[in-house]
Amino acid sequence: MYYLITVLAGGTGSIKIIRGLASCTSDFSIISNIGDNFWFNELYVCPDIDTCIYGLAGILDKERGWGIRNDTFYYLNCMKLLGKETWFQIGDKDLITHIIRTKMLSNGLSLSAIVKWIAENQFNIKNKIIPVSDTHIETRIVTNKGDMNIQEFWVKNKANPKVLDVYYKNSDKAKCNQDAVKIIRSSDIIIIAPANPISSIAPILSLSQIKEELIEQRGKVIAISPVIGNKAISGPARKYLEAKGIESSARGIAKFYSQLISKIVIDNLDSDMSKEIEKIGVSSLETNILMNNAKEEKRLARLILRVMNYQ
Ligand code: FO1
Repeated sequence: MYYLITVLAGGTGSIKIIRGLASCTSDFSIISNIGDNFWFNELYVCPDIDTCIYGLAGILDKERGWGIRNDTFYYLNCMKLLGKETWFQIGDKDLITHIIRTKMLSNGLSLSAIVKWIAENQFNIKNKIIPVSDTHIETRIVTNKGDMNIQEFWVKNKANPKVLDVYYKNSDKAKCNQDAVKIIRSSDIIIIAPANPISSIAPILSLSQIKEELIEQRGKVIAISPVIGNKAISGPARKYLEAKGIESSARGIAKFYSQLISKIVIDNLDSDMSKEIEKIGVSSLETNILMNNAKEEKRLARLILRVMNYQ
């Protein structure tokens, strides 16, 4: 039987389950967050999209969770000599992706056409990677030190300022990618990766057509909690969740997604929350959700496919 599988993904937190899936089946698509895209030294950088591409190509720097393994930094050092900003570390191999993308954008191509070209031609990736929109949407963090884009908050300011709010600039005007809508509609299994709900998944959901389509397909949607206890597995999820008034726990995540998921995978350590999660109409599955190596990535991916009746 042929199953269509789609993953809603951010970057660092998502790539582990994507790699796990890739070890089970080559046949799945990714709808990618674009809220962390930004302009840096005249280059258009798309960190979450690139993390998916490099992860699937097997060249991602796994330690950092972004960029290309064993990259060099001659370009960055030159930028420093020129007095340009260097707080965002672009490696030399990674730079090629940004140059190609920026050049193609200036030639008038859409982001989705560019991502397709880069994935297929530069990295020989067969999976569809669909940016949720071709319009620039920016995740903005409102802090006690001002309103800044997510990279300025996370990388430049090392996530130190107090987070007051998070919003998705331009998402009310942006048109969502119709391929993303179609693929959600025709998928048999839709997986929300264990990504930061506010900075990786909510920018995707900020496009109302995508959210409405997921609500329609709720029975086919499963999320993986990105939180164990009250701590995010990676990144500053807790700061963003608190600013949005969402409890930083598997229960809080289940509530946040409850309109659009029918199932959630939570950690064994959070098993005491499963009854409450069931009460909000979401069935919970408990297991070890940390994916520390390829074996654990594959195990979790297989478990999800089994729960979703994939054959
Ligand atoms: N994260 C950092 O913490 N420091 C960096 O200098 C940095 C550079 C970088 C370059 C390319 C890329 O694709 C990602 C990069 N990231 C860096 C990761 C990125 O800031 C975030 O982890 C994602 O945007 C979160 O989704």
